[in-house]
Formats: sequence, C-alpha cells, structure tokens
Amino acid sequence: MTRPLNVAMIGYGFMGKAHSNAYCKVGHFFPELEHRPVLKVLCARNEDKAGAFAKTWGYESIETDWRRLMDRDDVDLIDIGSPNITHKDIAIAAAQAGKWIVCEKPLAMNAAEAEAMTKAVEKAGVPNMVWFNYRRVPAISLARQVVDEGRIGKPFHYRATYLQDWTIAEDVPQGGQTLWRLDVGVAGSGVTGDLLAHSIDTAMWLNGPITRVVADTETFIKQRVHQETGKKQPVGIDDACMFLARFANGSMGTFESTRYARGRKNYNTFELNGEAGSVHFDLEDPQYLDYFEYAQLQSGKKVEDHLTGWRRIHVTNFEHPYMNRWWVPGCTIGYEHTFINALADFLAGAESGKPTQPDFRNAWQTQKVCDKVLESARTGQWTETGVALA
Ligand code: SOE
Repeated sequence: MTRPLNVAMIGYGFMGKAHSNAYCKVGHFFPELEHRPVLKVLCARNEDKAGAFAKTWGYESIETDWRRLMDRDDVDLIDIGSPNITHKDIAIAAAQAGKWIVCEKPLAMNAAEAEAMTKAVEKAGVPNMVWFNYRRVPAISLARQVVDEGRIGKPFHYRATYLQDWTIAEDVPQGGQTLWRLDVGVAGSGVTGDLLAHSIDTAMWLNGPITRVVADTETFIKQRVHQETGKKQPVGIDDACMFLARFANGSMGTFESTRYARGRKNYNTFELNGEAGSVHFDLEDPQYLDYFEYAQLQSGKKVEDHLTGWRRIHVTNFEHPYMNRWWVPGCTIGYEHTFINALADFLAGAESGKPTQPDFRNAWQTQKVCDKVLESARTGQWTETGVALA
C-alpha cells in the first residue's frame, strides 16, 4: 500500500457511508494491495451536509458541483454514490477525464444509459466497477465456487426473492434526499432497479445469461406527497415485481421482489437446483450456505441413503472465500465487509490489469434484463433480453 489513490466520493447517504468505510479499512485487511485510498474530497450539493460528512469521515475537502472534480489533478478515482439519475453524466465526464470509476448499482436509469457509460469507460480505458456488493458475501462467493466445481450438475431451477417492507404506509413521501428511490424520475424504476438488479446480477453470475422474461408489476400506492413540492403526485415506480425467466443453460427462473412484505427487511434469497445438488442462501442469515449433495457414488451408481440431507455450512473458515482476511474460524463478518471485499477485488483487478467483475459492461447486461422485465410488465408478453455475457 504505497501508492496513494485519491478518492472523490459523490454522495453522503447510506452508500456514501458504506463506501467511505471500505476506503478506510481496505488497507488493513488487504495490505498486499499497491494502492492506498486517500479520502481526498466529498462532493454533494448541500454544502453544510457535505462538510459535516467530510468531517466525520476525514475527507480533506468538499465540492458542491461534481463537474469540478474532473479538472482536479489530485483526484484519481470517482465514486458515484449519488441518485441514479446522476450516474450517466458523472460517469461519462469521469471517463473523459481519465479517472478510475466505481458506481453504485443500478448502473443507470436504463440500458441505453448503461450502454453509453460502458462505451465511455472502454474508450477511455479506465478501470471501472459497479458495487454489486452481494457477490462478496462469502457464502454467495462459495455458492459460485460450488457451481464452478460442477457440484450442481445440470441446472433445472433458479428461485430468487428480494423482499422488504418499508414503503407500506401511505404517508411515506416520495422524492428528496432520503426517499428518491420512490421517485421514478430520479430512480428510473422501483424494486426492479433497486432490488431485482441485485438478484439478477447474482443469478447471472451463478447460472449464466437470462435470455427471456415475462413479468408483472404493481404500484400499490398510486399517489404520495413529493418532498420537494409538498404536493401529492402520482407514483411512477413499481412497488412490486414478479417475473419468470429462462436461462441460456435451459433452466427456469422465478424472481419476486416487493417493498410490501410485512416483516421482511432485507430478505434476499436464492436457491439453485441441479441434477447433482442444490444451494440455498438467505441474506437475513448471511453466514450460512445451505448445500445439498445428491449422495455418493456406490458401485458406480448415485444413491441417497439414510444420512443424505441438506448441509448447513457456516462460512467462516480460512478456506472459505475472503475469510482468511478476517477473523478466526467461527467469527463472522457482516454487511460492511462486502464493500471492503469488493473494493479489494477492484484494486487488485486494476493493479493486475485483469478487470474485476462486475464492470460496467457486465452491469449493462443486468440493466438490459431490468428494462425487459419492465417492458414485459407493460406488454404482458415474453420478451427477449438480448443479454450478451462473456
Ligand atoms: C433499498 O432499501 C436498499 O438500500 C438498496 O438500495 C440496496 O442496494 C440494498 O442492498 C439494501 O436495500
């Protein structure tokens, strides 16, 4: 960790904190990395809030207009943690300025924006990553290892849910600093871009491209007060979305997401069932990966016996993904560590020249699926996604 990497963080919300924390800690747990993040500048429109956040986290300076970051020679990396509507312009300007770029998910408001952003970073040749942090939950990375080792065999089913319950009350407003996720003009979509983007990213990472979808969405509360105008305005986001999917490998998928599942706070689950085995994961119980192995070979034949069953793996051993960086076996890591692991992977990728996934091109494919899910919900038709994953 000898080379300073000057970070400009745009945004100070939930993700501003999660990312800033990662910059502070990555060097302690991944000391072999060449780059040492320096909290150089915090950028946000509200000067007072930017100043307060910068002081808390130790940013050296603040800016209130992201455009000024592009001309600063003392900025190497732009971190886009501001609302979705801002991602495209910032990313394209940052690419043109030759900055490294990390962007919060979803990459963009829609696939057309994601394409333009991908082309800009590729033309500039700058390292880039999208913070799909759940790939870096050790249990989810272990699921990927299980797939890569051929332990699932021929896949039949992929089942994902992403459920929350924080928008059930009718008096939750939309828009503004904290609730922009409910304002379609700022977020692009509702649960599809915010939550299903995570599920789709994980699904395509584990089970390959999604080729076709058919979807249904609902907006349960049709009007909410907008925090900026103080008036009741139509709600344009999808509050809930369900879709069926087909994967290129022939398997079938179901995806469900809502912010109206009373009692579910961040219930992000998946299960993959194949001929040889299955995996199951639940983010509300994130230390575990459930694995079912379809029995042992006996006389050349696969059989089940009285001890065959699901195995609950406590993913905290040194041989588990990322866990040799943290504590001792049995001691768990949590949500914040997924961002630190992601940042470490990004830096290692930039240093080795082998781009870390998901980069913008990869996240553009997820955005295509999101767009086609929303299109299908409008038309009621099965829709081809056009996903092209390397
Ligand atoms: C929405 O409530 C949200 O904060 C998402 O925006 C995050 O991506 C997700 O990880 C947790 O939930």
